[in-house]
Amino acid sequence: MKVFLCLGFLLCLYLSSEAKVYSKCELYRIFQQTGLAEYHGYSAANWICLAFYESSYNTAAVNNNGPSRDYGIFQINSKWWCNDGKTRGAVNACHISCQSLLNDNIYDDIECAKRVVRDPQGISAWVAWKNHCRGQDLSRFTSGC
Ligand SMILES: [Ca+2]
Repeated sequence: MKVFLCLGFLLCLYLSSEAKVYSKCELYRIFQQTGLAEYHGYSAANWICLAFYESSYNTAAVNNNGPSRDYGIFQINSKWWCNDGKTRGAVNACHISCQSLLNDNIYDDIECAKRVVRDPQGISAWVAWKNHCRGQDLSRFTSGC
């Protein structure tokens, strides 16, 4: 049925890329498994809060920043971290395609987030974390998990 809804090849590719909206407790479990919880001193609640305010836990989230774009659940940027093939002067420090940050497999996203937080700015590289999570009571992001 899905094939009849596709307007063109690219849209079909997009629909078959299996994006996913995670729940906070799914993220909590995966962040524990992968060691992102407590990575660089930041609790699981900090990472879940960051993902909530960056993408609403939606792996398909893309936002245009003008010269570059932010991709996926952590809104990783194409200027520094991933390659989208259309960002001038891109560095691609995570050695990853930006498209691979939009599917339902977030293990590669997590590896890239670990790379981002190892930079001098740390977790403050994420503006949403600075604006909404830093210094806040984050218990609601892990409660019930
Ligand atoms: Ca991915």
